[in-house]
Amino acid sequence: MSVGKRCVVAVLAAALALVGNTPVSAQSPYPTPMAGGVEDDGTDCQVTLPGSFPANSRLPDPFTKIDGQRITTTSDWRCRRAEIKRLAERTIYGEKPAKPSGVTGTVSSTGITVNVSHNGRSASFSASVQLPSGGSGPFPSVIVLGGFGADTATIRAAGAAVISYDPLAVGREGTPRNNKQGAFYSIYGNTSGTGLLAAWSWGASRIIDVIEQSGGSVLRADGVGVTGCSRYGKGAFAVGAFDQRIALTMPIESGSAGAPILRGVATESGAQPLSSAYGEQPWLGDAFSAYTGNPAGLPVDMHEVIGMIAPRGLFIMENPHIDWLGARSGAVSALGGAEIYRALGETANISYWSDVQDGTHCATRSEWRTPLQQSIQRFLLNSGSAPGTIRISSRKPANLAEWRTWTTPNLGGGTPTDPPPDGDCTATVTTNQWPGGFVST
Ligand code: MCU
Repeated sequence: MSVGKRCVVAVLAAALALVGNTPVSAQSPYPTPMAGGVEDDGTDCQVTLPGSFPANSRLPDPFTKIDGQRITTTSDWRCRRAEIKRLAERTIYGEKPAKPSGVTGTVSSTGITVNVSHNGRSASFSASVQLPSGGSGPFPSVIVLGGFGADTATIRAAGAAVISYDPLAVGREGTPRNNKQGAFYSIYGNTSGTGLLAAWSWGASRIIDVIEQSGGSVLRADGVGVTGCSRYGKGAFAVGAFDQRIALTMPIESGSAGAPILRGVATESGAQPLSSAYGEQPWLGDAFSAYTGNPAGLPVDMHEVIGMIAPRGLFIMENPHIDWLGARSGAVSALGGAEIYRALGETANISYWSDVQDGTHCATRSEWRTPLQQSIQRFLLNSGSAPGTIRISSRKPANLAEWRTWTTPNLGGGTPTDPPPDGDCTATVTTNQWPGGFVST
């Protein structure tokens, strides 16, 4: 595609001209990227959900509040995020309850135990820990959902511990929606309308509670990332969205109900249909049944769930070789979500990479090794530079312009004069936006 090539050349030339040999971190105004906030930031925001939502076949405007007003400053984002969270819970995931009254547990160099009690019910689960290959603690860590697809050797070599978390202990697969099982449902009841992804996310939050309470002797609570592949990529995405303590979110090949826009997978050729994602497992909340045939009725879409993660570290990895995984809708979601990062002035904190050779689902990929390492070092160890790159495979190109009618506001932290990276390669991309390049070949 000649347009794409022009884009690559323009972007790389701009990057070389502006970056030179200066590390991006040395010249950028980004604040320290490490999280360490509170799980449910924004509970003080007044959110009143309407009884019905207007139909919209395009992506909802992340910057327009439920009352119809557009936000105008970066500080407005906090309560707009709270609205998006509530909308996403109501229509997509089901509710993720706040921290239960009793959470206790232990952290050692080999494992974490979690005991939860709430309203007279209790449940326990555990996770194993592998410390990084070198260095001295307390260490940052990456919660790895499920047992496959994450490059744990690279994570540990980069300096983070691996917490192997089996989400199925918290929300089992293979159960009917009216008899859900696992630690979450032992506490909240097996007819809870909350889907497995939100339940898994609740479980990861309880692991972080225990790390916080352990006083930081082995693991640090302000340097926790999350990853997982496929269904566990859907889970990793939800974990990062629903807990502001997560400093780095890295979903891999997450497909429908993961990072890709729901409106997109509904029409993308070969992508897992919404009814299939809803029916295969109770991943999504029960309330999503109203939208499997009507994604235009959703008041929110996954680009805004990306916005729930903004401006924290995010590295979305996708596989464009398997149609079922909806990588085109994943790229649209990343571009739409990147507009939120852009409005907040933190564009370098989101990366997307679908330009990979090996088509095997959940393979360990050499292309992702360096950006993975850079992400861990930047967001969990506060050193070096984020990859800050968007690399969209020509197999699954995306054009955000086809999906939105809204524009990106200047909230005071961004670079409003730069045209948005719509994926149509007409954008002029500066180092301030994509220090690692914007490549759509
Ligand atoms: C991409 O994640 C899922 C997909 O949604 C399912 O349809 C398929 O059965 O399994 C994928 C997966 O988790 O593979 C390991």
